Amino acid sequence: MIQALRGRVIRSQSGFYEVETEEAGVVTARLRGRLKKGKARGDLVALGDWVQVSIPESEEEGEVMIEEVEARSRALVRNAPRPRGTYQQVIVANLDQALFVMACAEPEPNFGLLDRMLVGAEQQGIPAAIVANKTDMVGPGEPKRLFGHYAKIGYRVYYTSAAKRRGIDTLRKVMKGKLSVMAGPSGTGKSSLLNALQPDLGLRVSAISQATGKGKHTTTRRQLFPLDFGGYVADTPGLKVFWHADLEPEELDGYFPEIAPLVTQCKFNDCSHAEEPGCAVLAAVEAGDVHFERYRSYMMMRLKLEDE
Ligand SMILES: Nc1nc2c(ncn2[C@@H]2O[C@H](COP(=O)(O)OP(=O)(O)O)[C@@H](O)[C@H]2O)c(=O)[nH]1
Ligand SMILES: [Mg+2]
Ligand SMILES: [Zn+2]
Repeated sequence: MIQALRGRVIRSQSGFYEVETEEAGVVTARLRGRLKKGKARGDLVALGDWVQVSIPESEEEGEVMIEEVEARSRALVRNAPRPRGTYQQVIVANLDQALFVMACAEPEPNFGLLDRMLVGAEQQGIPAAIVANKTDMVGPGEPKRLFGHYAKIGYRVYYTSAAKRRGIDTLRKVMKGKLSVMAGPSGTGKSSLLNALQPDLGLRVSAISQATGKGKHTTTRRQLFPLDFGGYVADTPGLKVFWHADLEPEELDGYFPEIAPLVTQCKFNDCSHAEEPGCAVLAAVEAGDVHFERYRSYMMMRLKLEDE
């Protein structure tokens, strides 16, 4: 007798996948050979994928196999150039959200980097939120002064202090029942926040990503960490996965929610929003409707893309 079950891939290593099923708990499976047929342009199965597994009753009946991989709602991918064309490495499939962690101080917020990550998330269709941590290190009005404008353009902003346990319950609600990744510069408090959510979680998440991040290991082990209040967090990806270079300069507008609706109002339809007369974007910056820091990020990214 062979049992067919649906489950989610929560760990992968060297061709073995751990699949969490409701009925049989976590099973270790391999990918059915026929799924590998044809030219692979990307990972066939990845962390976060929903799959169908077949579970034989006895060993003589064979191994536990992944028979089908369900279509992904979205995926965080890294485009790896290969001789036969770009290969899409899937970091996490069916990701519900990316939480970008910045500190209010020590280190100072890096808005250029934050905006690049937000663009990457927009480009990949991944809902993004901002976690402004270390609120205890600045004066009372300061966190909102630093990050408040992101809320105005539609991003969720959560103010936290891992040290003082502020905003942790809210973060728990935000992550409950969801598959999330946390990303941000080192020192901003990602591990501390995860530890505040659940003892030792930060330690475990970073331990794995450090082992796989170096590239000296031939086998990479990646995993989703279950949250005891429901949901998962994936190990911390490098910041670069949120920045996709395969972007045309003219496309960039579309990934800035507050700039996108303005560009049709520019006098010239090939307006670069740098200095042209009748530019609706520049007018909005002058009127304070588009935050200057965001405009600067936009121009920096645009110039870089035009260079490529
Ligand atoms: N004052 C203060 N320090 C914090 C806070 N969160 C983290 N830290 C400290 O900042 C440093 C970096 O934190 P860590 O969690 O390792 O950052 P990560 O590199 O993003 O994982 C550590 O010394 C933490 O104790 C916070 O909310 N307030
Ligand atoms: Mg860390
Ligand atoms: Zn313009």
